[in-house]
Amino acid sequence: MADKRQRARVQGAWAGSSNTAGSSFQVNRRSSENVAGAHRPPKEQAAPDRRFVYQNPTEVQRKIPEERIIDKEGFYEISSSSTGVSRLHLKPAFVDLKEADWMFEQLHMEIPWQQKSNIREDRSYQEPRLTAWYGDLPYTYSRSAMKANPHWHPLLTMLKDHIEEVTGYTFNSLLCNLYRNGKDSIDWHSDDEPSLGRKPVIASLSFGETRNFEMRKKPPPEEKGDYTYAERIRIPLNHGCLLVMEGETQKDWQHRVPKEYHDRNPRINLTFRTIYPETRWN
Ligand SMILES: O=C(O)CCC(=O)C(=O)O
Repeated sequence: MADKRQRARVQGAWAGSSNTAGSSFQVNRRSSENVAGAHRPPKEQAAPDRRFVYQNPTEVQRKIPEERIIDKEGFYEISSSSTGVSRLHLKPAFVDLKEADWMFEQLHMEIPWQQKSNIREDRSYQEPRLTAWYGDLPYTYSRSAMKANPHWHPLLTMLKDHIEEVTGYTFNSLLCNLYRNGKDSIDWHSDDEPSLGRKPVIASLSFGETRNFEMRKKPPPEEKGDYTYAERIRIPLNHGCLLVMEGETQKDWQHRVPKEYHDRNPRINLTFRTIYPETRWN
């Protein structure tokens, strides 16, 4: 009981004014010297009167931009930089759906599809889709070349002529892609090889299964290659639709067709381009 009273007196002293606190400090110090025989700082002191004031963070909170979905016919200026505008032209049902059905079947059966071996970080890997190349010049991407092949399939020539008529652009080459199922894909890249010239125009015609064509804007140098806050676009490319990428799109944006984790039927994609002899730009 006496012990309890003693403790209450000490606690009361700590809770009191600064004078009382001072005297408690004296008591405390003496006792600690007695026990340890050395000078030690006091264990506790009267807490200064602290107020916590909310301050707005000085760093601006950055938001990850919402993905933009483009699925309607039209021209879209997706960005503008000091060198010019990046522009898309989407034409769903560019090929009538019934026509697109037999075209898909014919292309699936008659194009000499092959699996390409690419090189990344000095390692060879099989591209997860099948491809075929048409054009008078070879085409190199991912450090592996596709041989020149001037023997165009008549259906491909007909489609090229029709696209040239509608878009006003001309093309001399074609990369055909076959995505056999949802596991086939193409990773982030730009079609910016020197052989494609300074502002490549790519006309991309799709048949078969709808797959997402995703785009992300290249970050400014201060982001050091981090795409966290990059603007993003998704374009579901469906049977018979045409997408034209123009202007600075290949300089300022990347694109990909990601894997899908559900069953997907085959999809064929034809990307018409213009290839120049390499020396013209080097
Ligand atoms: O399949 C597609 O829609 C895009 C193909 C592509 O990006 C490419 O072959 O460079």
